[in-house]
Amino acid sequence: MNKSMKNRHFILPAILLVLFSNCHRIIEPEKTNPSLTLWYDQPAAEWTEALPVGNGRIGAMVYGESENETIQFNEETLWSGQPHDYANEGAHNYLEEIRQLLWEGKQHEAHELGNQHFMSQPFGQLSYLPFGNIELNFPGHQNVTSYRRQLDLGNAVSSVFYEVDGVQFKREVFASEPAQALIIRLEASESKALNFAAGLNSPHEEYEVTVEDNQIILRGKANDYHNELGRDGNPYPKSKLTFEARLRIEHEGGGLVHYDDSIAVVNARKATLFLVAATSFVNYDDISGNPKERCSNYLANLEGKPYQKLKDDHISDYQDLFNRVSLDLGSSEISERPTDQRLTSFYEDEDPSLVSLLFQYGRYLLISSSRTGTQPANLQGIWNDRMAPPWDSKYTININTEMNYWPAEMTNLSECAEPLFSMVEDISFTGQNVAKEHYNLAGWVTHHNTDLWRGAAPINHANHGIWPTGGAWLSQHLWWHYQYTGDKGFLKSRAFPVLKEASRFFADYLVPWPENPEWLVSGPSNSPELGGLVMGPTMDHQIIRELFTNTIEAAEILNVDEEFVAMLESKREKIAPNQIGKHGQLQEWLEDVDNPNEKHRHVSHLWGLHPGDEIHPITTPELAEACKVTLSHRGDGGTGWSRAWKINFWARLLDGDHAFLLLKNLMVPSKSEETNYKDKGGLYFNLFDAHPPFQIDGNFGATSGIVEMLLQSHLRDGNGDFYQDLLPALPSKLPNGKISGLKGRGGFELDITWENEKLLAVKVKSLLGNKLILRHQGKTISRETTAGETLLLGPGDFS
Ligand code: FUC
Repeated sequence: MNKSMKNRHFILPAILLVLFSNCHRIIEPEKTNPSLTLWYDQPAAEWTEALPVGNGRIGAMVYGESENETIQFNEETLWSGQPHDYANEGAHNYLEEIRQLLWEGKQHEAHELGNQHFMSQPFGQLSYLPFGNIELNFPGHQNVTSYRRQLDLGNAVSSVFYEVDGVQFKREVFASEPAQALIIRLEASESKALNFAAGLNSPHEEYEVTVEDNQIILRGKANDYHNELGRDGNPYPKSKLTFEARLRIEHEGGGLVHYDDSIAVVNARKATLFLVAATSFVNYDDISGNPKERCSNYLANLEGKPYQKLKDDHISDYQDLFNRVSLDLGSSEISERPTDQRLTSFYEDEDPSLVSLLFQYGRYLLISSSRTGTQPANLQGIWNDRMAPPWDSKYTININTEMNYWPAEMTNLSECAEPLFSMVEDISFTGQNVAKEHYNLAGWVTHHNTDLWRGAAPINHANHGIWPTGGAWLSQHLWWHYQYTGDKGFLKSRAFPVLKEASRFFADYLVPWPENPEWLVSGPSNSPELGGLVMGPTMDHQIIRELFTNTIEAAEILNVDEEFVAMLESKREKIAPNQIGKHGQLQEWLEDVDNPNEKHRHVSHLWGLHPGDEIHPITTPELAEACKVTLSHRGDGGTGWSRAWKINFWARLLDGDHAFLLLKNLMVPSKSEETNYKDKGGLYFNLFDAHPPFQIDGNFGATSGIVEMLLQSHLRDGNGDFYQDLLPALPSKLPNGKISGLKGRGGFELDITWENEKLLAVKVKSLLGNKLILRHQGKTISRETTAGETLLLGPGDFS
């Protein structure tokens, strides 16, 4: 074959390819990693099947309907109500009487008095609200083939692919943090084939939609809270927040047709939609923001930036956080199946790659719902489509909010915990007035719920609302941040003031137990949310003991407040200790009255085992045994978050197989109509945790539980150096794997590899130059390190 012949052979197919691709460009789903992809071969039939995207502030749920697509969206500051101080003036006048009634065993009377005089004003808090919906109508797209919708956790882009009459269509949706916008890209494989109408609407009563140039504008005011009056008959504060969203439409080819409240794109090949949204919220005490101006600024920032650049910026921003940790547990052909099928068969096949998907989904959801400068993830993260969502989609602090943040530091997402720290700082102010009015004490206190307005007073009912250790528990997270990062500036200016003022409150709040005045006890309080109002629930004592310990250590590191430290030390000694009861269980209360048949979802008195650190099989074997007894009484079921907490408990008890059983019990399909939550936890097909109903905490608790199986770093030696316990609770069902980028307390980043259930290698990067102590199956390695040093070690290095 001579040269020109060869060229001819080459040129003809090339011309055909160009011609062909011009009229029929092939749009293929990109090849994605099954451990990082949720995908389905049909659209979402309901909200809990839609796929979530979020940039910390704006969240959206993508249904993936071909003909009538709905993208339901939220902005995290759209709540009912207005700035409000919930403290009940003079409530402290009834404190002693409530205590007295409880000492006398008159619990019912204590509840009555509490409900009458000791509760928040009004008797409840306000609600997180949905914002609106983007409606996209694609005429003629009823009967589609080759359908696939997916969420790629590798790049935080959700997409939909399908074919109609030989033309392929693709949608991409992502919520960009750098662009502060939700961005939707629509593409057809043929020119002029993209035709659709776009509109906005909102579930609020007061709103209007208008069209200006290529923008659809939604403006409105938040609905009032769905109940007019609190339980005490006092009205809820009226809603004052205003909001605006704008959808800007750009198209390639074709044109726009404008209607009063919608825009149609005709005969285009591609279009890009930008949704920006804002409210008038500035902070819990200020709602003077201008949503219109905010939206204009957001849009102005996007001006002139091509789609590919916005997408690249989004992916690099996201991957900066997400790519820090990878988990490979192996995969098989099962892993390639659609996610709903994988979830349905998981109880049988135990496909490890679904475990890694769920693990990374927790990290994805945290990055998507909690970024520097945003609100913390609430009970539903930032995703809510209901005007009266379950538990108001607010913050429940007697487990749920904290669970949301368990994975933050350990999975290398420290920055994502920042919104929680800011919220705690806010409440350390609003909680001062509650400390004063309800307890006549200095310092700050908060009870079992809070909202956008940083409510700190007890709500719902005295029998579980009066629980003063919410702030003390939240403070643990600021202390952890210091333990993981060694950031002394943070310790001094942010963590310590919070810890110290919380400790100040509890130092004066504790009272001697009349039956044994040597012991100081908490109360009136409850063991969430079981057994009603009591004096001296075990959980409170564990939390307060740890609060004092953390405050003391922080003061010592900062070299301040010697007298205060001495006072806390002497009080700490006297706090009622953990007790083992007649069934061998850890006692939930001062008295040995636990019911071994109780299956309640909360296992509050095991707080000292997890997330606390005062109970562990290595340090306190008898108490750890008692925790096992308690857990065996409570059983292996419960709500989604309850199962997730039990994964963490069993991992801390060093029983990987039992931890895996709980993980399995969480990874069962749940249906949205199942609202009898007593023993029904599971996952929806979009892998959202089912309380039921949807509650995001179980997703985060599952992620932290998987970490607790592979690495625990909360125990210390006599010098205060942390043990990095490797594979402390490795389940036999996860025999092979590699995790990299996990964080350990003391400033270490660890990659751990195992095979046939045996540790193969560990790579440790020392970030702060602290002493490294690795421990594995009772053997340790100790090394002095320098900051930045990387060590590579194998099982043979342990002695
Ligand atoms: C607590 C829990 C419930 C639910 C609610 C949001 O009240 O007991 O199970 O998680 O918070």
